[in-house]
Amino acid sequence: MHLDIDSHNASGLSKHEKRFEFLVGQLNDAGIDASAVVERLSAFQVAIPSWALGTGGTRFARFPGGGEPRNLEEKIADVGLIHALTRTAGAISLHIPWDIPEDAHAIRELAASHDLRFDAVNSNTFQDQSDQEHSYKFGSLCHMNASVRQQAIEHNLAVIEYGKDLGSRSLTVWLADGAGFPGQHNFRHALFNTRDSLRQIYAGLPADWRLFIEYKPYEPNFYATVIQDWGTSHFLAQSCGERAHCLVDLGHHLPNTNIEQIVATLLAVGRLGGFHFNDSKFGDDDLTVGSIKPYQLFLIFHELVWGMANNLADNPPISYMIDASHNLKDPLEDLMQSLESILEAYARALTIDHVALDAAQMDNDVLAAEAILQAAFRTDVRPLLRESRLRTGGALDPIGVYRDSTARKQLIRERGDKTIATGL
Ligand code: PSV
Ligand code: MN
Repeated sequence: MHLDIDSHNASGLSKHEKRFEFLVGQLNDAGIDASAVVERLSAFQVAIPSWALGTGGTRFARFPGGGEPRNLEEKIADVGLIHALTRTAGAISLHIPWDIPEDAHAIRELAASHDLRFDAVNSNTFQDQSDQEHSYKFGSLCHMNASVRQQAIEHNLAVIEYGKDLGSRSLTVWLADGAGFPGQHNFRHALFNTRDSLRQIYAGLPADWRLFIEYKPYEPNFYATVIQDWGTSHFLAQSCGERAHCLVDLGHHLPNTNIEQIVATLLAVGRLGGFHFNDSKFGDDDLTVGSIKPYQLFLIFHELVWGMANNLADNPPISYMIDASHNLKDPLEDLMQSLESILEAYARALTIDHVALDAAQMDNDVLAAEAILQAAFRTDVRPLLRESRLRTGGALDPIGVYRDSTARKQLIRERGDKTIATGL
């Protein structure tokens, strides 16, 4: 696909330069090196899940937009397109069995040709596959029946094998396991079965791999979820070993949960493994990142930036991924909008004056401390993002280039109007 990045950038350059220069001066006055921030932004990469490239849907309907990728190769091409425009989406995360790489070598080469690597592989024991012996209707790793647990363990081990061939270095486990109604299962048995199953999966992890344990308070079970919160995820990670970590999906919290505090705590104890970005109004709404609570996202990044810089417990690098669903917008545009919000929150967090913040905290000057955060939040940091893209060969305005190149039309012409990508 031809994307006219260069001519687009040339036409927007002088406007960008003026805005960037102004911001550099503003940050300079505050003692912040804009160039260093731009470098950090350029190094920041967010994985795109293979299941988020098509139109999502609700329980009620799905309205496909056309030109959706029909196979893994086309999904890689879509992520490659996003990466070419943004230079921020340098990784792809696969969900097995939605996306089984038939020829791992070829798939790996194709991804590399787009400058993409494979991030965490994800197992799926929340749906039954036509060829499986036991059903997961009443759970998988938590199941009361050892044969069901064994089948789910073996699936996870098989997912690791796929990941190994692709150069992946982590496995993410999210379980739908839980109880729909009081009395359905014994909490302790369900928890300990899950722990023992995870230990067996962990035992099959290559030495340079990590296990990410994702939590979620409810859905699809509405009475109880076995791994309901970060505390449970942390207990399980600790039960497995050093290379097991908690995964924070922003949509997997009850309303008003202080997610930034969870992030701070997990970083302090060295157990923050990965992030699934999205936004929500009510529950696990899987909306575009930053569309509803941009201030919360900024506060999360503040904890990430500070926590990583003051890495007490030697927390390993964090895996970042977007886990959103696109019901109304073009999935590729939606993903680029999410990337912009993520980078914006990160850039703002990088402009916080930590010396002044420390002093205000030591003085118990509540107003000053809060004002320091708000000053960073209120700064329009978008010129930093544009500069980062310019320096790394991306587009000043990724969505503008995408639209002007009539990329979606080209995809529809190539793939058809009625294609449906695998996923939920
Ligand atoms: C579950 O809601 C989740 O967030 C998990 O990460 C799954 O793997 C993903 O969504 C895909 O549906
Ligand atoms: Mn998730």
